[in-house]
Amino acid sequence: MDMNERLQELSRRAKASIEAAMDPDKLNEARVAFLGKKGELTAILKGMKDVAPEDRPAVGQMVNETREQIEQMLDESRKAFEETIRAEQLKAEVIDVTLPAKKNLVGHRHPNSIALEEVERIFIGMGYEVVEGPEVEYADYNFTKLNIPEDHPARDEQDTFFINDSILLRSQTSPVQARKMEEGKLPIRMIAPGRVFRSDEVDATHSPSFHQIEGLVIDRNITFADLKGTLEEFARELFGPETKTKFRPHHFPFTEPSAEVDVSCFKCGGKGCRFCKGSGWIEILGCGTVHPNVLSMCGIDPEQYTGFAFGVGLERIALLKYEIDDMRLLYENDVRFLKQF
Ligand code: 2NL
Repeated sequence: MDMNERLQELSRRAKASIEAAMDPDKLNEARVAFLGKKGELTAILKGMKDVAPEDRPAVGQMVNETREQIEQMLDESRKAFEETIRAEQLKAEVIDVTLPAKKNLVGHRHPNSIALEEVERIFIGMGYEVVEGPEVEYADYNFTKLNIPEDHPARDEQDTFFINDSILLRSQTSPVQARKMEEGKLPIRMIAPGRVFRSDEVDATHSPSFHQIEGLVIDRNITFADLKGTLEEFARELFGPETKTKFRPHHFPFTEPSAEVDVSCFKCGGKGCRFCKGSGWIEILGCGTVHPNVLSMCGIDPEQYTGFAFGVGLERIALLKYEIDDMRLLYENDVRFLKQF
C-alpha cells in the first residue's frame, strides 16, 4: 500500500469513528486515537525517516492535508454537539413571558419601630441625642443612683428579675441616663430608648418585657417650665397640633416634683368617646424635675445644675397611635397583622 492509500484509508476510518461518536467524550477519544501523541497519524509522521529524501516534501504535504481533514471533521462534529446541547438548554429553560410576575415578599417595620422612629425624630429635632445602654445592669445603676434605696418596694423580687444580689435585668432605661450623668459632660439632652423587664403576667396591657423611652435634660437654670414646654411640643408633634396637655401631680422616687401627663383625646378632640373611655383625656407619660439626690449620686452638683426627666412606654404609644387594643398582638409577629401599619 503506498503512502497516499494509507492516508486515505486512515482518513476514512477517522471519519467513521467521528461519525460514530455519540457524545463529546467519544469524540475526544477519536481525536486521541488519530491525532494524539501516540495516535496513528503521529506514527506515520515518525516513519518519515524511512521515506526517500526526494519524496519527503510530497509525503509531508499529504500527511498535513490528512491532519487538516481530520481536524476539520472533529471541529464540525464538536460544533454540532455544542449546538444540540444549547438547543436542549434553550428548550428546557424556556420563559413564558405571559405568566404573572412572582412578587417578592418585602419585610415590614414593626409598629414599635415606627413609633420609636417617630419619637426619635421629634426629640432629635429638638437637639437631643439618642443613647443606648446594657439590658443586664447593676442594681446600683437601676435603683440606688436613682434614689430608690435598698428597702424600696420597687426593688421587690415580685417586680424585678434579679440575676444575683447586685445584677438584674433593667426594669427601666434610667440607668442609661445615670451612666451618662456620671460621664460628667454637661449639659445633657438625651433620650434612652430600649427594652426593659418586669416580672408581670401577660395580658392585654402587660408583658414581662416591653420598651421604654426616657428623656433627660440637665443644664444650669432648667425648670419645670422647660419640662412643660418640651412635653407640650412633643404631644403636639406626636398626636397633632390641636393636642392639649394636662399635668397631674404624681410621685416618682427620682423626680421632685413629679407629674403624670394626659393628652386630649385625638379621636374625639376631648369631648369624650369610647377610645378615651368618656373622659376626653389619655394618659401618656410620667415626668418631673430630677431629684437632687439623683444628681449628687451621679456626680453632678445640684446647687449648680437642675434638670427634668420623663418616661414613656413605647408599646403604649404604638397601641394608641395605631388603635391596637391588645399588646400581645405586638409580640406574635403575625405578618397579616404587622403589614397593616
Ligand atoms: C413612667 C415614669 C419616669 C423618669 C421616668 C428619670 C430618669 C433619671 C432621673 C430622673 Cl436618670 N428621672 N426618669 C422620671 C419620671 C418618670 O417614667 O411612668 N414611665 C412609663
